[in-house]
Amino acid sequence: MSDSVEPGPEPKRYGRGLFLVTVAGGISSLAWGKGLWSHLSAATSSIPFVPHGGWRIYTVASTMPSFDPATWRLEIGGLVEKPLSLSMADLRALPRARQTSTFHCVTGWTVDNVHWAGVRLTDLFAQARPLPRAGGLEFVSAEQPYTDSLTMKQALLHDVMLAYEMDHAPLPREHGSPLRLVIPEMYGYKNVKWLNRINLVEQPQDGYWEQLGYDRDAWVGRSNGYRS
Ligand SMILES: Nc1nc2c(c(=O)[nH]1)N[C@H]1C(S)=C(S)[C@@H](COP(=O)(O)O)O[C@H]1N2
Ligand SMILES: [Mo]
Repeated sequence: MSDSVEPGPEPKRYGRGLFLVTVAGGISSLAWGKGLWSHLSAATSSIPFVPHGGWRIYTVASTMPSFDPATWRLEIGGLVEKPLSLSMADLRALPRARQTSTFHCVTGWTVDNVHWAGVRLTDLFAQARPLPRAGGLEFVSAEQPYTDSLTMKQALLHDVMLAYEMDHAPLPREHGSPLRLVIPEMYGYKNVKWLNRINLVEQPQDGYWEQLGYDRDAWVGRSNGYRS
C-alpha cells in the first residue's frame, strides 16, 4: 500500500473496524486479500464471500448496504419531466442488455471478460425524459458518501449500463447488489456500486475520488490515474 491516495480501500479508512477485525482474526498482515476480506466479511455481515477472478472488493464505509427487494427502489430525479421510482421488478421488465467487457481499477488490477446484464440508460430516459438542460448525471450510492457523475454524452456510450447481473448470476452484495453502474471505458471508481439514485443535473460534479484528486474523466489509460 503506497502513501498516495488511491481509489481503493486504505486500511485507515476502516480505522477502528480494521483494528478490531485484525485483533479478533489474528491476522498478521494487512495485505488486502482473501484472508482479510473473509474476516471482515464475517465481522460485518452474515454473507461470507471470497474475492474471485482478480476482483478486489472496495468500500468506503464500514458495512456494505443490504438489499431488501420489498423496499428497494432506484430513484431517478432532478432535471427530468417525470421522476421515477423503480423496483427491481420494474427494472427487470425493461429491455435486458448484455455485454462482456473488461474492468480496470486505477490501482492496476484488471478483470477480463466480465459478463454483465442490466438496463441501458436510454431505456430509463424514455420514461423519465431528461430536460434539454440536463447535461450530466449524478450517481448516488446507498453507501454514503459515495457518488460519481458522468456527462450525458458519456452516459450514452454504447456499453454503459446499470448492471443487475454479473457472470450469469444476480449481482453479489460485495459487488454492489442489486445495481451498479458499469462504464468499461473508465476506471473502476466511476462504476458506482449499491446505486440507488440518479439525479439529472446541468453539469457533472466531482465524486468521491475526484474530490481527492482523481480526474472526473477517468478514461482508461488517458486520465491521471494511469500507472505504468
Ligand atoms: N459504493 C462504492 N462503489 C465503488 C467503490 C466504493 O468504494 N464504493 N469503489 C470503486 C472502485 S475504486 C473500484 S476499482 C470498483 C471495484 O469494484 P468491486 O468492489 O466490485 O471489485 O468499485 C468502485 N465503486
Ligand atoms: Mo478502483
